[in-house]
Amino acid sequence: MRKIAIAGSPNVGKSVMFNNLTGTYATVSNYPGTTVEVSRGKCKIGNEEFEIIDTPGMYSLLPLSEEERVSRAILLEEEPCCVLHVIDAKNLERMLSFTLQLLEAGIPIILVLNIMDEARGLGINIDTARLEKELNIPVVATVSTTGEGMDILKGKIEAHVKKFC
Ligand SMILES: Nc1nc2c(ncn2[C@@H]2O[C@H](COP(=O)(O)OP(=O)(O)O)[C@@H](O)[C@H]2O)c(=O)[nH]1
Ligand SMILES: [Mg+2]
Repeated sequence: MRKIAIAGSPNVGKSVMFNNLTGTYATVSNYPGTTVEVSRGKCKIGNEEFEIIDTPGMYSLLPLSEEERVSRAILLEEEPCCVLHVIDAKNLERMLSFTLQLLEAGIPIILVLNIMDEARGLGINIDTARLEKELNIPVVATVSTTGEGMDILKGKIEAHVKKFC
């Protein structure tokens, strides 16, 4: 089964998104050789069933903690066919540097601008189509707590997998 990893810094809504995608059936286990817990579940997107991996929060690909080492290992060694880089839309600029790092490492990412409800509340408007053009990757705005944008995200995953995997 091909893999999709959810990655990003802590508290951006990765686990809520994981639950949205996988529903109730998830398994939690220690990453081999560590005490770091990683959740895995399944999600059917298009006609294919994928393994979804909820990675521990990470700030960069240069690991400072055991959690970050595990996340890095998942992204680089398990070779997911797609990585959802989830960021807090309120902090787009600050969080984009990690997006660029992932791109430079050759990791196939979709940028997920989550917590759009709070960003909108602050009057932040993000032109996702322009970001897609500038970064040359799929970009989708979501509110993982309400499920807003999840169908669009699944559509982008399907298209991305067809094109690159
Ligand atoms: N307002 C709002 N809150 C969210 C959204 N997504 C997640 N949260 C909240 O943000 C917090 C962190 O979410 P979590 O999934 O645990 O983040 P993780 O550390 O990235 O796994 C929780 O209190 C969530 O309910 C969202 O789209 N909008
Ligand atoms: Mg989490």
